[in-house]
Amino acid sequence: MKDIVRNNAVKSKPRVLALSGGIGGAKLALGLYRILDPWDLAVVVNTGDDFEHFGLHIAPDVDTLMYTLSGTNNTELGWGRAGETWAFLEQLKRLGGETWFQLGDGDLAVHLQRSESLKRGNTLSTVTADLFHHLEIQAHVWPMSDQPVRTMIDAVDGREIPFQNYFVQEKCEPEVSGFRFTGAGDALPNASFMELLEDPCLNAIIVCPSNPYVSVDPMLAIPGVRAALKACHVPVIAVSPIVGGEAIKGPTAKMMRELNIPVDPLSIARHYADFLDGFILDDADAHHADSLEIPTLVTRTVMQTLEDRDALARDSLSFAQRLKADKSLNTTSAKRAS
Ligand code: FO1
Repeated sequence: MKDIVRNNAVKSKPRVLALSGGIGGAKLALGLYRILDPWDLAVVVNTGDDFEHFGLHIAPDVDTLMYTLSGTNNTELGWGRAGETWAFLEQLKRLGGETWFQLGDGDLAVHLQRSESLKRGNTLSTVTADLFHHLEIQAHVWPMSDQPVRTMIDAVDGREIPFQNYFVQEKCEPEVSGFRFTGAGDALPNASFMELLEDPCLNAIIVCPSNPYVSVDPMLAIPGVRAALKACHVPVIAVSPIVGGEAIKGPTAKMMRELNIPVDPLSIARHYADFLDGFILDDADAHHADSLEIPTLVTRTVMQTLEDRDALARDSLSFAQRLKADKSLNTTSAKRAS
């Protein structure tokens, strides 16, 4: 990935903030990373998918973003590293070990390094910054919290299933009745994230096309986050992860059907209604645009190629730019009126 290798730039304050889960979110984050100057992008990542496996701390969404931004991601699987080898997993299988969660050899090094550093007393934010630094990524990437928040799936059969068991082991098959984010109530949001929301350097906030229920909601469940997004001085826009009645990838649409939520972009916009200033939906859903009460942008949101990622990133930023002028005017007149 020659084109995203940059010269060593001086670390600066970010201007654009993205909220991201794993695969879908990382695609748009990569577009933003490629078109922005080094260090202009900050990404807050879901850690509700994190879990302990073989005594190691696995952070799937953080790692998907790390591999994506460093150009080392496995594009076929959507997770893990390109050109991965599987000697550890094969040997584990021979020994009768648990292999439902596939850990590649190089990927394993990341989990070992993270776990070791956490054991030495470092925070997840510090460990993450360190890993991204070693992979020469020039973006601020912050786990949503340094405290454990764990997404639990409430299944119709009465079970409470930890996220990775639901997603990987049970292949998203159990019918869902709801979600819980254990630990969220006691967690603190990442401090840099919260500071940035008040920083005049910030121009835009983009909620990536991630699963609202299990990738973005864990962040919003942390006390103070939702209110801070609502109060923020810059436009908050979201990109719909639903296109033409289906999710591009993952169980979002299946979950919506099971929860009796209409599978369309309107449901997504409504889900974020209290803090959203603008919404981006795909050309295929143009007919929904007039039903929304906030400004919309209809464009191609399906990101198959690198050019698609860049184009959606550009569209998102120019849409936010337009909204920013309006939001500044409204804020100024509201201040004058009070
Ligand atoms: N997803 C799978 O579907 N199967 C796996 O075996 C698997 C292993 C894995 C290992 C490390 C890692 O960082 C991610 C991994 N994922 C795997 C992806 C991950 O569990 C999900 O994509 C996310 O949690 C959903 O965003």
